[in-house]
Amino acid sequence: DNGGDGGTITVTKTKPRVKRPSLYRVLLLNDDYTPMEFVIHVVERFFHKSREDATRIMLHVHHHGVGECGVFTYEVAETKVTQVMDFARKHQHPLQCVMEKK
Ligand code: TYC
Repeated sequence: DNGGDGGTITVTKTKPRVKRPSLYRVLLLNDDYTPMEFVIHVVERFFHKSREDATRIMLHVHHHGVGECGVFTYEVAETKVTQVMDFARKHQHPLQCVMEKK
């Protein structure tokens, strides 16, 4: 840049700084009442999993108490949690969905 006064030209180099966003796991929690078929549907619908993968995830949660449906940036993870919780409440199931920082 030439300051405009006919003086010295200054060239400033800024290194491109890239920062990776923090990632969050979205988890489903087991309970005794939500039907298995409903959980499979939730995993298919909100996490875009195949019927086979959704069934595996549901059974993992059923047997281990908690299981991962996906890993997302903060805002996307928050949206998934809200969508699942709203959908479960609408259908009067106690299904719980939470997010945790990786
Ligand atoms: N434990 C439930 C049942 O036996 C099924 C279930 C699986 C519920 C996963 C919630 O996140 C869950 N009907």
